[in-house]
Amino acid sequence: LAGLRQARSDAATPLAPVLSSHWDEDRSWTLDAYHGHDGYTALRKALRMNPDEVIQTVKDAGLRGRGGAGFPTGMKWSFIPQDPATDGTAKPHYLVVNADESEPGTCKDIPLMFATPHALIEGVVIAAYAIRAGQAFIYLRGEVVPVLRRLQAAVAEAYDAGYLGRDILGSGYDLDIVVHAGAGAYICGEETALLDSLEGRRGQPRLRPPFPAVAGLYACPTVVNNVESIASVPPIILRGPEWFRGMGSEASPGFTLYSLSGHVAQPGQYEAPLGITLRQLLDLAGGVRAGHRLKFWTPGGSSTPILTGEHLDVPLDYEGVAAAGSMLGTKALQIFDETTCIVRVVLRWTQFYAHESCGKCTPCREGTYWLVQILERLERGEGSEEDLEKLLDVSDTILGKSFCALGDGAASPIMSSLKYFRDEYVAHIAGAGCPFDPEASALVA
Ligand code: L3W
Ligand code: SF4
Repeated sequence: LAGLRQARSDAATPLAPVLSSHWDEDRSWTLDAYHGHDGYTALRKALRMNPDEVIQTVKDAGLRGRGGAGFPTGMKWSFIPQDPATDGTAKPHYLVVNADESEPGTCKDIPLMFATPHALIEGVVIAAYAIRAGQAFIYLRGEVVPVLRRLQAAVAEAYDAGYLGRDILGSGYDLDIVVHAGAGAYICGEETALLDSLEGRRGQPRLRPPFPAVAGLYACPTVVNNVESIASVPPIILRGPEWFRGMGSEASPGFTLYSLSGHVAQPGQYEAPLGITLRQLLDLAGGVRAGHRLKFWTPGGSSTPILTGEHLDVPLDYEGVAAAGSMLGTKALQIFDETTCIVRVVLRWTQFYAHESCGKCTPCREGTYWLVQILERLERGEGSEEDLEKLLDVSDTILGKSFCALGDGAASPIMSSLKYFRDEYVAHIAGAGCPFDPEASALVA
C-alpha cells in the first residue's frame, strides 16, 4: 500500500472521501474494522427492499461504471431478466466483478481490495441480490497474490458472519462467491474475454451483441461490473441517491478514485467528486515534481488520448474529458514533465499493446506490430517524414476497425501525440536520434 493517499477536504477543494476514508486505519481489511464504520448496514437495508427497488436506487443515483466506459450501472442491472423462474429462460443469473486491473497507470481497484475487501464483498451481495443472482465471481488479476489472499480471507469471514451462503441474515436469499485469479493477460480485462477465461478457455473477446446481460457466463444473463462500481453501491444504498447526486455533475454524479502517477510530487490515490480538475488534483498532490513543469498527461490510462498543459482546467468527468478530445477512462492520470521524450513513451505503450494483443483480429494483431517497428525506427533516429504518415495510416486502420477496445487504445496515444508533439517526432528525424537525455527520462524506461 506504499504511496496510498487520500484527498482530504481543505478550504480550496471540498472533498469527502468515501471509498478510501478508512484505508489507512489499523487492520482496515478485517471484518471488525469494517463493522466499525457501518459495515454491512447497507446490506441489511437492501435485503429489506425489493430487488427492483435496489436497482431503482442505483439508477436514481446515476452511478456510472468506473472500469473505463462509464455505462450507467443501474441501467445495466435492469437489462437482466426479472426472475430466473418466470422469465421464460429459467437460466441462472451471474454477477462477475472485473478485478483484472491492468490498464497502464491504473491502480485504484487493487488498493481498494487490499485495504477494504469487505467494501467490495458487501457491494457484491447487494448487486447480486438486485439482479437475482445466486453465484458471483471476482475475477482478480493473478499477479497480485497478497490481494488474492486478503480477498479469500475476507470472503471466509463474510461466510462465517452470515453475509454469504444460505439464507443471508435470515432473508431467505442465498449467494456464493468464488474469487478467481487470472493468468496475467491484459485482454482478460475486456469483459467478454474475461468471461471466456472464467469458463476455462483462452481469453479472447466475443462478438457483442449479445451483451453479457443477455448471454454472458455460460450463455446466461450476467452483469460484469468493475470493482470500484460495486464498492460504490453500499454507501449509495445507505445514504440515498440524493446524497450521491450532491457530488459531481448532473450527468456524472458522485465521487471517484483518481490515480496519480509519474512526475508528480506525491503519487497515489486521490478520491474526489467527479468533475475535479487536474489543476486541483495537482495542488493536493504537491504539484509536478520540484523544478519541473507539466508536458503531457493521460486522463484515463494509456488507452485514452493524451492531453497537455492547455487542459489543466478540464473537468475530469465523462463529458468534460470527451469535450477536450479524450476519455475519462479509468481516471489514471499519468503525469509527464518536460524531460520526457514523447516518442519514447508512445513506443513503450505501443510495445505493451503489441505484446497484449490477443491476435484475434488483423488490424490490431498486425497493426500494433508494425507500429512498434516504425516507432523503434524513429526513436533510433533512423525514421523519415514518411514514417509519420505511416504511423497515422496504420493507426487509422486500427481505430474503430478492431474487434475490441484494445486496438483503439493502441492507436489513441499515437494519434494524439502526433497532434500535439509532431515537432518532437520531426526533431528525432532531423537530429538522427532522441534529443532528450535518456537519464532524465529514465522514469518511463
Ligand atoms: C447491454 C447494451 N449492455 C453497452 C455494457 C457492456 C459493458 C458496458 C460498457 O470498454 C472501456 C474501453 C477501454 N446492452 C449495452 C450494454 N453495454 N451497451 O456496458 O460497454 P462499452 O462497450 O462502452 O465499453 P467496454 O467494452 O466495457 C471499457 C477503456 O474502458 N479503458 C479500459 C481500461 C481497462 C481496465 C482494466 O485494466 N481492467 O479497466 C480505459 O480507458 O479502452 O473503451 O459492460 O456490456 N446495448
Ligand atoms: Fe484481440 Fe486486439 Fe482484436 Fe481486441 S483488437 S480482439 S485484443 S487482436
